[in-house]
Amino acid sequence: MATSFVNYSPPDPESTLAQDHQDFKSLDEAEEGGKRLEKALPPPRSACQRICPTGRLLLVVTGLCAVLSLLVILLSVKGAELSAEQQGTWESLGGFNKTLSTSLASLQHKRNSTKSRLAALELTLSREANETEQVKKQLENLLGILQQDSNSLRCYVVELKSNGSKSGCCPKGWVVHHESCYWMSRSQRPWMEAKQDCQHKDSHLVIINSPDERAFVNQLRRSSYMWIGLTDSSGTWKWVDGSGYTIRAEDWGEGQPDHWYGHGLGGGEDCVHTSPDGLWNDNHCSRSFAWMCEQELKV
Ligand code: MBG
Ligand code: CA
Repeated sequence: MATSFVNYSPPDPESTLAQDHQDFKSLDEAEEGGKRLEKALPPPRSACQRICPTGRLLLVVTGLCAVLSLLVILLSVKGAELSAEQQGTWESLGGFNKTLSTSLASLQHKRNSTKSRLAALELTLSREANETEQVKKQLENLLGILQQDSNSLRCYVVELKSNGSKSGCCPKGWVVHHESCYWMSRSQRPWMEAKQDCQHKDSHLVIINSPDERAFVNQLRRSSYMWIGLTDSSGTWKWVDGSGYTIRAEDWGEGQPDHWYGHGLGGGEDCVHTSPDGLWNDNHCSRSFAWMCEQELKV
């Protein structure tokens, strides 16, 4: 290192200046040469001009126009095809709509005619049901008459066999109904005496077992108030033959039986009689009313 510092010698100022002058001169010359060169070259072209020269651009534009025209033609053709197709679809839809309307109208017509036929059938059916009901009633009546005739015939045979001691199957003055004979008193007595009178006649106070028998008894009785063979003197309701009776509201007048004590005769009401409307009432057994006896047929 000491050696390099020793070898260093400062530059000569005169030769340095000459060198600088020489450098500036050569720079000026270069600048002038550049300006001359600019004047000699054509003006620089734009980037577009450089990419598409005029001739080629024209060609490209023409090509594009052709392609576009082709496209427009193609689209028009396609559009026309689509429009024709759409027209066809509309027409077929119109046809379908027409068919549908016709079918609906025919269905409606069929529905209406079925409805009226059904109504006519219903009418016929109800008319026939009425007729059947009437025929049934007539047959029932005929059956009743036939039964009575058969009873009469049977009783006639009995009368013949007994050498005329009986009027048919029933004693003289008695009325036959189904399997029983009935007798109606002309006088009034207390319930117990009425009961005994029937026993003396080989019968009992009337026992009503069915609505039919009740209707018959009501039609036969001469008096509105008439003892029947029902009592609860034992504590429960019983017929005179000992058979039980369960209360049915439709047999009784309103509020009956009530075992009324208000009569002042002692005790309540244990014996039953009919009222003008045919319904029953319990009353004090000591009261006097008409009565009806019943005798079963013995044939
Ligand atoms: C009478 C009955 C009697 C008793 C009474 C009660 C008006 O009819 O004959 O039996 O039931 O009514 O008020
Ligand atoms: Ca009563």
